[in-house]
Amino acid sequence: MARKIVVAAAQLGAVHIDTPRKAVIDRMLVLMKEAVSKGAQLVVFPETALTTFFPRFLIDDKEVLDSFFEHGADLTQSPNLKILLDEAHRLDVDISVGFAERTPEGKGFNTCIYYSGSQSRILSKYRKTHVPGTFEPFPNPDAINQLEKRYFEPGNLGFKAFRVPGLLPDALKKETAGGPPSRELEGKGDPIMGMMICNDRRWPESWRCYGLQGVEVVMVGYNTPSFSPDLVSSLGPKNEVDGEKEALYHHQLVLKANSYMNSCFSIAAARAGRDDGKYPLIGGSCIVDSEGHIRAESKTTDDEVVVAEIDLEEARQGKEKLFDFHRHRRIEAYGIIPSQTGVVEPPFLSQKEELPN
Ligand code: CDV
Repeated sequence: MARKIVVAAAQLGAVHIDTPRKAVIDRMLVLMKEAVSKGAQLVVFPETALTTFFPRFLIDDKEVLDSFFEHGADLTQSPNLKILLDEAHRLDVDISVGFAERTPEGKGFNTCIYYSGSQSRILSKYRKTHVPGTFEPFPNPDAINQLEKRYFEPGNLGFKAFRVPGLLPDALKKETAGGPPSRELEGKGDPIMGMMICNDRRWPESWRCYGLQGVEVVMVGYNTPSFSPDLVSSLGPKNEVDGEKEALYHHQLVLKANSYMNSCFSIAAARAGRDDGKYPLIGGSCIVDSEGHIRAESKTTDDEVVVAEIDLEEARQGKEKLFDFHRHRRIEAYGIIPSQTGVVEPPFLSQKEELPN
């Protein structure tokens, strides 16, 4: 039986460091309305959507730095978020939105939430796990910094998949299923979703954690530089035009490969364009299917809505055949993954081993 939903990635074009918060939120409201007018039931916004990607700047003044964060234990009451959440409720649409979070204890996280418009509540919160970049700025004054390690702690919520009510009318519920989820009933309940933020998408561990919970849709907001040799690789392109192509290539590579290997759809929303005149960011917002094909993608680096209807039933093919985890995973061979962080190379060979006998 088809399990179709209409989803959207809301790409934001350039946002400068002095762009007023209200101006960005107004743009997001326009994108949300456009997505809904095209039938979207879910709209995914980028990482730190409400501000410029401020970790590129060294900001020492605590008050200035704090102005880039949303505060409070109840994020639905954050004045900036509240405007978006209220509108999502009014339009009866779900949204996922990224922002910098300052907890009541003063900790900083790179966070996103999933808000159900119909239920008028936050269903899930995720904090970026793989925090890239550096604590100190690069010595090279022309380098593009990414001071995320200065401003954010690694997320402490893990990769927790969640079910989303209200999107599929015929979803099996606890009361109608007659028992807990079982193999026979996999893929019959409300959609299973997961969120990750930007750099997380490059780590297969992020995806597998969701894959093992039967995820059907992964949402990713991102700010990815077009050209940033100090941060990414000085082996690659030597200019911005080639850099953008390479960055888009890697972006698509990880979305396609991981969507395929975990038999799930993914929705990726960029902040794109040239922030503050000197920070080019890739576009490439897209919706990828569970066979690793792009279903819809942005054509610009401006504000743009990308919409696609996806049938979650299609993801059953991978989940039940080539990537049927129940039958084919070999956990006895994977022990190194949860027990070791960095690389440990095998011992050096001795010269004797290379001599012919
Ligand atoms: N915002 C990010 O996490 N950006 C990273 C950069 C460091 C490459 C990314 O993975 O796109």
